[in-house]
Amino acid sequence: MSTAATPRRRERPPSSEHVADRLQATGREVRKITIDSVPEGADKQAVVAAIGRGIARAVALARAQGRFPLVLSGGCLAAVGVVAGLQSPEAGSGKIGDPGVVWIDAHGDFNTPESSPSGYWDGMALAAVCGVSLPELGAAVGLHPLAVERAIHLAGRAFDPLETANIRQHGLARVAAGELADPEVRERIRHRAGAGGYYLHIDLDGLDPRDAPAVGFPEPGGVRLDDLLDVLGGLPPPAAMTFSALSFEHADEEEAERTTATCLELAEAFAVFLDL
Ligand SMILES: [Mn+2]
Repeated sequence: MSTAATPRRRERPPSSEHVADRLQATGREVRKITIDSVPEGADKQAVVAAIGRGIARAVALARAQGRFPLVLSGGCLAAVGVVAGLQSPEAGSGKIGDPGVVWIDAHGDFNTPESSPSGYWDGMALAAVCGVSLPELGAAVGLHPLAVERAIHLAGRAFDPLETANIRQHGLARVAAGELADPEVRERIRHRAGAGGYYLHIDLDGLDPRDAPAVGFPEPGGVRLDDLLDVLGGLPPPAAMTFSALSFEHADEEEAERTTATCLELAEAFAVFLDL
């Protein structure tokens, strides 16, 4: 059973909804919740906070009902809402106050407004989850910032210079794609995932573009799907999972299909546990 929450982006084709539909077509019971954007004209923080609260509510509701929250998002900032949802009293017995975070991403997502060359908020998403960036947004969404020690970042290979300084300063644990086969590294990841419940954030650009080409900013040299499935196979099922950075806008049909197939395989890896 799973619940798919899809933040809606008007300017993009509904690639996230396509993934949810395909998941449904596998015969699983899928309940789709679409998070609608607020009207234009509101300021950026108000819009992003409203979407974040919508995601948090949907995640909390799914947890309260014993369902699996799978969030399909165009951008990584959805993570703020997902973690807030896990922490929400509305999650009932599914509440996790202090989740671990396993974050797979080509980019660090550890920028602040001061360190980011682009000012792109999604590139601050993990830092925001840890209260290092955009604290007002986190507060508006109901997030209790996590200690950086709760998180581990996998498959990063495109960091901004000042972002790297942030990562060092705050001691964010990082594992490069090429290190993932190392048994000691696997043990470190298992430790972060912990026994108390964790959030699995998969930015599809963390994977190698050969397995997930339909992303906004493809970066060569990522983790291959089979290797990632192998790593995830050693972990307990997460409390919530996000697929982000899906972008079918510039992808041809074959690339879109390959990326969708990757999402389905990753979802199925844990859906197997959920059916037990
Ligand atoms: Mn990202």
